[in-house]
Amino acid sequence: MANRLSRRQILGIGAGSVAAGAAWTEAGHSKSHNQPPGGRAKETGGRAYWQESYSGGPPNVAPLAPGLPGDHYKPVVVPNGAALPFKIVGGVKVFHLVAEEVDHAFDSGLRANCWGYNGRVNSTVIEAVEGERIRIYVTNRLPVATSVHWHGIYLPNGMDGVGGLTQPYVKVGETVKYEWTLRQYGSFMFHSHHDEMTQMGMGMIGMFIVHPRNPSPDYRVDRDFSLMISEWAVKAGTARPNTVEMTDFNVLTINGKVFPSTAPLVCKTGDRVRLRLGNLGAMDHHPMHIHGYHFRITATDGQDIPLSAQWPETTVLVAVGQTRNVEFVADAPGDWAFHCHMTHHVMNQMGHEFPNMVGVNPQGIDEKIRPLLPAYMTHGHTGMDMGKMAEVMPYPPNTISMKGATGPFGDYISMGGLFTIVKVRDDLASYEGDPGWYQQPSGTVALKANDDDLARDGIDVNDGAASPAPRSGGTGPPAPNRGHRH
Ligand SMILES: [Cu+2]
Repeated sequence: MANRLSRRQILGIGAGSVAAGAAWTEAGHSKSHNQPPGGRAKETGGRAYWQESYSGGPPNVAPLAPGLPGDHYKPVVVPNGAALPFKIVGGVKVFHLVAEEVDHAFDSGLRANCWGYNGRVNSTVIEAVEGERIRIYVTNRLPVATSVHWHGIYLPNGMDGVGGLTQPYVKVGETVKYEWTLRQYGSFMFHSHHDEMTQMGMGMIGMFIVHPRNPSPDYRVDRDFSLMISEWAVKAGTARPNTVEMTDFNVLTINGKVFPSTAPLVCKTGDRVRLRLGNLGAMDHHPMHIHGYHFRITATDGQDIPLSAQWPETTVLVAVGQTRNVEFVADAPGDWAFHCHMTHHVMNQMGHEFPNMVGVNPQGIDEKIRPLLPAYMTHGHTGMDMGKMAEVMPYPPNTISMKGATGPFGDYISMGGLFTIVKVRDDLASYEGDPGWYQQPSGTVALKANDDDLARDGIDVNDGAASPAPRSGGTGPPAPNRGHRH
């Protein structure tokens, strides 16, 4: 709760939005990042701490002047997407969100008729500043009613966007106005809250980033990425996501894209990097894993974690309905994988009715079946080398390869879906675009061992094949200690 005003502070701010910036600071807010202002019950712990309101306090706080990019915040980077434009009218920041059908490309090979906001699916971001007043018009160009919920954000009940509960539906063709003053900062989300299963499953979700009014040095990062995770069921050859699917999701996306169409996260060596991860998929939590680094989990659902309590991890679980901020210093140049660690989530469209053919020699089977089906080829017997298979077998229309793309060594990067690459470079003229593949310094790539190395180190590549591992209970040497302690 460090990042919002206490009731006492709100009373202290008083009226007069012009001078409110100074009042905000006087109220101790500028010191609040990662440490509550002095005198808070929270610091003493115990009963008073638990009795403090978690509602953000009274909603009628005097707004501050609108925050501007460059002056008040460094904009987030939205790979494959963009922040929603705004204008300032009478001291209020005004946005216009349009719910509409979108012809969306998950990848060059796979398009679907989705629903989204302002021509994008999962990748329109609302970006604002703590203390400012915002007005968001929502125009409904869908063939059905909708509403928008502002997930994790303190606001008056009637602005909460639950269709039928806190407001009437936004009917077809209507424009509805949401307006309130932001009393917190952090990584939040927005999504349809009418017929959620259908509308969120069709793509009506986005990140809602609120920057602190007076960021501490701790808050500032060089690269601040906004990444929305979701999952889809798109049967091969179809053009509509199946929103009633409960288990069999076959398109897993970051900001609406699958690898290799996920734009890389480009960083300069030494940059401090924040990844804001949100998950508004239907059913699955995603353990997001980074290579080459540890990161710290610095915020959960918009609430900062004090430095002393931040977990170091290489994998952060982002459950459905949650946001997680992680931060790291990109001090190791390279092309580093960042992906969901559920192996089915780094595969694209699959049929899940395959028998397990791994290790089977298909020669006899193929010869018998080919007279009936000339193009038949048993697959799966060497795993799922789908890159090569794509060259041999035709895919149904409007499908993508189960896996990624050819990498810098000519081999296939055998992952798709919830996968992207953190590209860290010493020399970077611009953050725009893809800097290409990393050129590893010579001698730093795992390559085929040469004979001199093998001879020097006494590695006999034929050794081992003839000496099976000892088995417990046999007459051979005792089984190795497996680490049990008694
Ligand atoms: Cu996952």
